[in-house]
Amino acid sequence: MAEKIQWETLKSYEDILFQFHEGIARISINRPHKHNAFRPQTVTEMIDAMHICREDVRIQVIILTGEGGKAFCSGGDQSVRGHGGYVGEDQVPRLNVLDLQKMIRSIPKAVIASVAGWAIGGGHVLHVICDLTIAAENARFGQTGPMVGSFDGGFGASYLARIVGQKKAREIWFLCDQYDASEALDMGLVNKVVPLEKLEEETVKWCKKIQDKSPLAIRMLKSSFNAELDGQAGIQELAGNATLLYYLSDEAKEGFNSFLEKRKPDFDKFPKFP
Ligand code: S0N
Repeated sequence: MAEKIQWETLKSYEDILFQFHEGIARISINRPHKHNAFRPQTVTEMIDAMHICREDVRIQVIILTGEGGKAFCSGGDQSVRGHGGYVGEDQVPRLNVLDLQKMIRSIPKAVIASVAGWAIGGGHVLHVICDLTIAAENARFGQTGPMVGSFDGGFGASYLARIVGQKKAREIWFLCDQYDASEALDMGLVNKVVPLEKLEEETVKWCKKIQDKSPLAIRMLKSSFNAELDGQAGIQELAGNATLLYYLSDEAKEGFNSFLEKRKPDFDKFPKFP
Protein backbone atom coordinates (compact mmCIF):
# COMPACT_ATOMS: atom_id res chain seq x y z
CA MET A 1 0.00 0.00 0.00
CA ALA A 2 1.46 3.36 -1.10
CA GLU A 3 2.28 5.78 1.71
CA LYS A 4 0.00 8.84 1.56
CA ILE A 5 1.94 12.11 1.29
CA GLN A 6 1.04 14.63 3.99
CA TRP A 7 0.73 17.81 1.92
CA GLU A 8 0.79 21.11 3.81
CA THR A 9 -1.29 23.97 2.37
CA LEU A 10 0.98 26.80 1.23
CA LYS A 11 -1.79 29.22 0.29
CA SER A 12 -5.56 28.86 -0.04
CA TYR A 13 -7.34 29.63 -3.31
CA GLU A 14 -10.81 29.06 -4.72
CA ASP A 15 -10.01 27.04 -7.86
CA ILE A 16 -6.70 25.35 -7.04
CA LEU A 17 -4.88 23.60 -4.22
CA PHE A 18 -1.35 24.81 -3.54
CA GLN A 19 0.58 22.49 -1.28
CA PHE A 20 4.09 21.66 -0.12
CA HIS A 21 6.00 18.62 1.08
CA GLU A 22 9.75 18.25 1.52
CA GLY A 23 10.87 20.67 -1.22
CA ILE A 24 8.03 19.74 -3.60
CA ALA A 25 5.20 22.14 -4.46
CA ARG A 26 1.91 20.70 -5.71
CA ILE A 27 -0.41 22.86 -7.80
CA SER A 28 -3.68 21.05 -8.43
CA ILE A 29 -6.71 22.31 -10.36
CA ASN A 30 -9.71 21.75 -8.09
CA ARG A 31 -12.73 21.91 -10.41
CA PRO A 32 -13.49 18.19 -10.83
CA HIS A 33 -17.16 18.92 -11.66
CA LYS A 34 -15.84 20.45 -14.92
CA HIS A 35 -13.05 17.92 -15.47
CA ASN A 36 -10.75 20.65 -14.13
CA ALA A 37 -11.43 23.08 -16.98
CA PHE A 38 -9.82 26.44 -16.26
CA ARG A 39 -11.57 29.79 -16.12
CA PRO A 40 -9.55 33.06 -16.00
CA GLN A 41 -9.56 32.98 -12.18
CA THR A 42 -8.14 29.43 -12.16
CA VAL A 43 -5.28 30.59 -14.34
CA THR A 44 -4.71 33.76 -12.28
CA GLU A 45 -4.41 31.59 -9.18
CA MET A 46 -2.02 29.19 -10.91
CA ILE A 47 0.13 32.13 -12.04
CA ASP A 48 0.22 33.43 -8.46
CA ALA A 49 1.25 29.98 -7.18
CA MET A 50 3.94 29.74 -9.86
CA HIS A 51 5.33 33.13 -8.77
CA ILE A 52 5.60 31.76 -5.25
CA CYS A 53 7.27 28.61 -6.58
CA ARG A 54 9.86 30.73 -8.35
CA GLU A 55 10.65 32.93 -5.34
CA ASP A 56 10.48 30.37 -2.51
CA VAL A 57 13.95 28.83 -2.25
CA ARG A 58 12.56 25.84 -0.32
CA ILE A 59 10.71 24.74 -3.47
CA GLN A 60 12.90 22.61 -5.75
CA VAL A 61 10.40 20.78 -7.96
CA ILE A 62 6.77 21.52 -8.93
CA ILE A 63 3.99 19.04 -9.61
CA LEU A 64 1.09 20.16 -11.79
CA THR A 65 -2.01 18.00 -11.46
CA GLY A 66 -5.80 17.94 -11.13
CA GLU A 67 -8.16 16.80 -8.38
CA GLY A 68 -10.56 13.89 -8.61
CA GLY A 69 -8.66 11.21 -10.56
CA LYS A 70 -10.85 11.66 -13.67
CA ALA A 71 -9.15 14.65 -15.28
CA PHE A 72 -5.84 16.47 -15.28
CA CYS A 73 -7.45 19.38 -17.12
CA SER A 74 -10.03 19.67 -19.91
CA GLY A 75 -8.79 23.06 -21.14
CA GLY A 76 -10.59 26.37 -21.19
CA ASP A 77 -13.98 26.41 -19.46
CA GLN A 78 -16.31 26.57 -22.45
CA SER A 79 -19.16 27.93 -20.34
CA VAL A 80 -17.29 31.22 -19.86
CA ARG A 81 -15.85 31.50 -23.34
CA GLY A 82 -16.91 34.86 -24.73
CA HIS A 83 -16.09 37.21 -27.55
CA GLY A 84 -12.27 37.20 -27.77
CA GLY A 85 -11.37 35.00 -24.83
CA TYR A 86 -12.48 33.51 -21.54
CA VAL A 87 -14.52 35.92 -19.44
CA GLY A 88 -14.05 36.37 -15.69
CA GLU A 89 -15.99 38.37 -13.10
CA ASP A 90 -14.54 41.63 -14.45
CA GLN A 91 -16.21 40.80 -17.80
CA VAL A 92 -12.87 41.14 -19.62
CA PRO A 93 -12.13 38.36 -22.16
CA ARG A 94 -8.71 36.82 -21.59
CA LEU A 95 -6.37 34.06 -22.81
CA ASN A 96 -4.25 34.29 -19.69
CA VAL A 97 -3.31 30.61 -19.92
CA LEU A 98 -0.65 31.77 -22.41
CA ASP A 99 1.08 33.66 -19.56
CA LEU A 100 0.94 30.52 -17.42
CA GLN A 101 2.45 28.48 -20.24
CA LYS A 102 5.42 30.86 -20.42
CA MET A 103 5.94 30.63 -16.65
CA ILE A 104 5.99 26.82 -16.69
CA ARG A 105 8.46 26.98 -19.53
CA SER A 106 10.83 29.49 -17.96
CA ILE A 107 10.75 28.73 -14.22
CA PRO A 108 14.27 27.45 -13.42
CA LYS A 109 12.97 24.38 -11.61
CA ALA A 110 11.60 21.13 -13.00
CA VAL A 111 7.82 21.01 -13.48
CA ILE A 112 6.24 17.55 -13.63
CA ALA A 113 2.71 16.96 -14.93
CA SER A 114 0.98 14.18 -13.02
CA VAL A 115 -1.89 13.16 -15.29
CA ALA A 116 -4.89 11.09 -14.29
CA GLY A 117 -7.82 11.00 -16.72
CA TRP A 118 -8.39 13.66 -19.33
CA ALA A 119 -5.63 15.97 -20.57
CA ILE A 120 -7.55 17.65 -23.35
CA GLY A 121 -7.42 20.93 -25.30
CA GLY A 122 -5.65 23.65 -23.34
CA GLY A 123 -5.21 21.05 -20.59
CA HIS A 124 -3.25 18.89 -22.98
CA VAL A 125 -1.04 21.85 -23.86
CA LEU A 126 -0.29 22.41 -20.16
CA HIS A 127 1.10 18.89 -19.75
CA VAL A 128 3.02 19.21 -23.05
CA ILE A 129 4.81 22.29 -21.71
CA CYS A 130 5.77 20.63 -18.41
CA ASP A 131 9.31 19.21 -18.34
CA LEU A 132 8.13 15.67 -17.65
CA THR A 133 4.80 13.84 -17.59
CA ILE A 134 3.87 10.86 -15.44
CA ALA A 135 0.55 9.38 -16.53
CA ALA A 136 -1.92 7.08 -14.83
CA GLU A 137 -3.26 4.16 -16.85
CA ASN A 138 -6.61 5.95 -17.15
CA ALA A 139 -5.04 9.04 -18.77
CA ARG A 140 -6.40 10.19 -22.13
CA PHE A 141 -4.77 12.81 -24.28
CA GLY A 142 -5.86 14.97 -27.20
CA GLN A 143 -6.60 18.33 -28.74
CA THR A 144 -10.13 19.49 -29.55
CA GLY A 145 -9.48 22.94 -31.01
CA PRO A 146 -10.71 22.49 -34.59
CA MET A 147 -13.81 20.72 -33.20
CA VAL A 148 -14.78 23.46 -30.74
CA GLY A 149 -13.61 26.50 -32.70
CA SER A 150 -10.14 27.21 -31.37
CA PHE A 151 -6.46 26.38 -31.82
CA ASP A 152 -3.18 26.95 -30.00
CA GLY A 153 -0.54 27.77 -32.59
CA GLY A 154 2.14 28.54 -29.98
CA PHE A 155 3.83 25.92 -27.82
CA GLY A 156 0.69 23.81 -28.26
CA ALA A 157 1.59 23.25 -31.92
CA SER A 158 5.33 23.82 -32.36
CA TYR A 159 6.58 22.28 -29.11
CA LEU A 160 4.17 19.37 -29.47
CA ALA A 161 5.69 18.75 -32.91
CA ARG A 162 9.18 18.77 -31.39
CA ILE A 163 8.06 16.04 -28.99
CA VAL A 164 6.03 13.71 -31.20
CA GLY A 165 7.20 14.78 -34.66
CA GLN A 166 5.48 16.88 -37.32
CA LYS A 167 3.25 14.18 -38.79
CA LYS A 168 1.93 13.00 -35.43
CA ALA A 169 1.38 16.57 -34.15
CA ARG A 170 -0.63 17.43 -37.27
CA GLU A 171 -2.64 14.23 -36.82
CA ILE A 172 -3.37 15.14 -33.19
CA TRP A 173 -4.63 18.61 -34.13
CA PHE A 174 -6.31 17.87 -37.48
CA LEU A 175 -8.21 14.73 -36.39
CA CYS A 176 -8.90 15.62 -32.72
CA ASP A 177 -8.61 11.93 -31.81
CA GLN A 178 -7.99 10.80 -28.26
CA TYR A 179 -5.00 8.68 -27.25
CA ASP A 180 -4.67 6.40 -24.25
CA ALA A 181 -1.71 6.29 -21.90
CA SER A 182 0.16 3.51 -23.68
CA GLU A 183 -0.22 5.26 -27.07
CA ALA A 184 1.07 8.44 -25.43
CA LEU A 185 4.07 6.54 -24.06
CA ASP A 186 4.78 5.04 -27.50
CA MET A 187 4.85 8.49 -29.11
CA GLY A 188 7.13 9.97 -26.40
CA LEU A 189 4.39 12.26 -25.13
CA VAL A 190 4.73 10.97 -21.55
CA ASN A 191 7.69 9.64 -19.59
CA LYS A 192 6.05 6.84 -17.63
CA VAL A 193 2.67 5.15 -17.15
CA VAL A 194 1.63 3.71 -13.78
CA PRO A 195 -1.59 2.42 -12.21
CA LEU A 196 -3.79 5.28 -10.97
CA GLU A 197 -3.25 4.37 -7.31
CA LYS A 198 0.53 4.67 -7.81
CA LEU A 199 0.47 8.00 -9.66
CA GLU A 200 1.28 10.31 -6.77
CA GLU A 201 3.88 7.96 -5.31
CA GLU A 202 5.64 7.62 -8.67
CA THR A 203 5.48 11.37 -9.36
CA VAL A 204 7.00 12.15 -5.96
CA LYS A 205 9.67 9.48 -6.58
CA TRP A 206 10.69 11.31 -9.78
CA CYS A 207 10.70 14.63 -7.88
CA LYS A 208 13.02 13.18 -5.23
CA LYS A 209 15.42 11.85 -7.87
CA ILE A 210 15.64 15.37 -9.31
CA GLN A 211 16.01 16.90 -5.84
CA ASP A 212 19.09 14.73 -5.25
CA LYS A 213 20.80 16.35 -8.25
CA SER A 214 22.66 19.67 -8.53
CA PRO A 215 20.01 22.45 -8.68
CA LEU A 216 22.28 24.66 -10.78
CA ALA A 217 22.86 21.84 -13.27
CA ILE A 218 19.09 21.24 -13.54
CA ARG A 219 18.55 24.98 -13.97
CA MET A 220 21.21 25.21 -16.70
CA LEU A 221 19.85 22.15 -18.48
CA LYS A 222 16.25 23.41 -18.49
CA SER A 223 17.32 26.75 -20.00
CA SER A 224 19.62 24.94 -22.45
CA PHE A 225 16.78 22.72 -23.68
CA ASN A 226 14.58 25.83 -24.02
CA ALA A 227 17.23 28.02 -25.68
CA GLU A 228 17.35 26.08 -28.92
CA LEU A 229 13.60 26.41 -29.40
CA ASP A 230 12.62 29.69 -27.77
CA GLY A 231 14.54 32.21 -29.87
CA GLN A 232 15.69 35.38 -28.10
CA ALA A 233 13.59 34.58 -25.01
CA GLY A 234 15.36 31.21 -24.75
CA ILE A 235 18.78 32.77 -25.22
CA GLN A 236 17.91 35.36 -22.57
CA GLU A 237 17.09 32.60 -20.06
CA LEU A 238 20.31 30.71 -20.75
CA ALA A 239 22.36 33.92 -20.76
CA GLY A 240 20.75 35.02 -17.48
CA ASN A 241 21.96 31.78 -15.93
CA ALA A 242 25.44 32.34 -17.38
CA THR A 243 25.45 35.79 -15.76
CA LEU A 244 24.33 34.26 -12.45
CA LEU A 245 27.27 31.85 -12.58
CA TYR A 246 29.67 34.65 -13.59
CA TYR A 247 28.48 36.75 -10.61
CA LEU A 248 29.57 33.88 -8.38
CA SER A 249 33.15 34.03 -9.69
CA ASP A 250 36.06 35.90 -8.06
CA GLU A 251 36.75 37.52 -11.43
CA ALA A 252 33.32 39.20 -11.50
CA LYS A 253 33.67 40.15 -7.82
CA GLU A 254 36.99 41.86 -8.61
CA GLY A 255 35.07 44.04 -11.09
CA PHE A 256 32.55 45.41 -8.64
CA ASN A 257 34.98 45.49 -5.68
CA SER A 258 37.35 47.66 -7.70
CA PHE A 259 34.50 50.05 -8.46
CA LEU A 260 33.48 50.29 -4.81
CA GLU A 261 37.12 50.70 -3.75
CA LYS A 262 37.71 53.36 -6.45
CA ARG A 263 40.69 51.53 -8.00
CA LYS A 264 41.58 49.94 -11.32
CA PRO A 265 40.40 46.31 -11.54
CA ASP A 266 43.14 43.66 -11.64
CA PHE A 267 41.86 40.85 -13.86
CA ASP A 268 45.37 39.47 -14.56
CA LYS A 269 45.33 37.21 -11.52
CA PHE A 270 42.43 35.09 -12.71
CA PRO A 271 42.91 31.85 -14.65
CA LYS A 272 42.61 31.88 -18.42
CA PHE A 273 41.15 28.90 -20.25
CA PRO A 274 41.95 27.75 -23.79
C1 S0N B 1 -12.95 15.74 -21.86
C2 S0N B 1 -14.22 15.12 -22.41
C3 S0N B 1 -13.93 14.36 -23.71
C4 S0N B 1 -14.75 14.12 -21.34
O1 S0N B 1 -15.99 13.57 -21.72
P1 S0N B 1 -16.90 12.86 -20.62
O2 S0N B 1 -16.09 11.92 -19.80
O3 S0N B 1 -18.08 12.31 -21.35
O4 S0N B 1 -17.34 14.00 -19.59
P2 S0N B 1 -18.39 15.17 -19.80
O5 S0N B 1 -19.74 14.71 -19.39
O6 S0N B 1 -18.27 15.76 -21.15
O7 S0N B 1 -17.82 16.25 -18.77
C5 S0N B 1 -18.11 16.19 -17.38
C6 S0N B 1 -18.54 17.56 -16.94
O8 S0N B 1 -17.45 18.46 -17.15
C7 S0N B 1 -17.86 19.50 -18.01
N1 S0N B 1 -16.72 19.91 -18.84
C8 S0N B 1 -15.79 19.10 -19.40
N2 S0N B 1 -14.91 19.83 -20.08
C9 S0N B 1 -15.28 21.10 -19.96
C10 S0N B 1 -14.76 22.33 -20.45
N3 S0N B 1 -13.62 22.38 -21.18
N4 S0N B 1 -15.42 23.47 -20.13
C11 S0N B 1 -16.50 23.45 -19.37
N5 S0N B 1 -17.05 22.32 -18.88
C12 S0N B 1 -16.45 21.16 -19.17
C13 S0N B 1 -18.99 18.91 -18.81
O9 S0N B 1 -19.80 19.92 -19.36
C14 S0N B 1 -19.69 18.07 -17.78
O10 S0N B 1 -20.47 18.89 -16.94
P3 S0N B 1 -22.07 18.61 -16.79
O11 S0N B 1 -22.15 17.20 -16.25
O12 S0N B 1 -22.51 19.65 -15.82
O13 S0N B 1 -22.62 18.73 -18.17
C15 S0N B 1 -15.30 16.18 -22.65
O14 S0N B 1 -15.72 16.69 -21.41
C16 S0N B 1 -14.86 17.28 -23.51
O15 S0N B 1 -14.72 17.12 -24.71
N6 S0N B 1 -14.64 18.46 -22.90
C17 S0N B 1 -14.32 19.68 -23.63
C18 S0N B 1 -12.87 19.69 -24.05
C19 S0N B 1 -12.57 20.99 -24.78
O16 S0N B 1 -13.00 21.17 -25.90
N7 S0N B 1 -11.85 21.91 -24.13
C20 S0N B 1 -11.57 23.22 -24.63
C21 S0N B 1 -10.46 23.26 -25.70
N8 S0N B 1 -9.95 24.59 -25.87
C22 S0N B 1 -9.12 25.10 -24.99
O17 S0N B 1 -8.77 24.51 -23.99
C23 S0N B 1 -8.64 26.48 -25.30
C24 S0N B 1 -7.52 26.94 -24.38
C25 S0N B 1 -7.09 28.32 -24.53
O18 S0N B 1 -7.37 29.08 -23.64
C26 S0N B 1 -6.27 28.77 -25.69
C27 S0N B 1 -4.95 28.97 -25.44
C28 S0N B 1 -4.08 29.38 -26.43
C29 S0N B 1 -4.55 29.66 -27.70
C30 S0N B 1 -5.90 29.47 -27.96
C31 S0N B 1 -6.77 29.05 -26.95
C32 S0N B 1 -8.18 28.90 -27.34
O19 S0N B 1 -9.05 29.54 -26.80
O20 S0N B 1 -8.41 28.09 -28.20
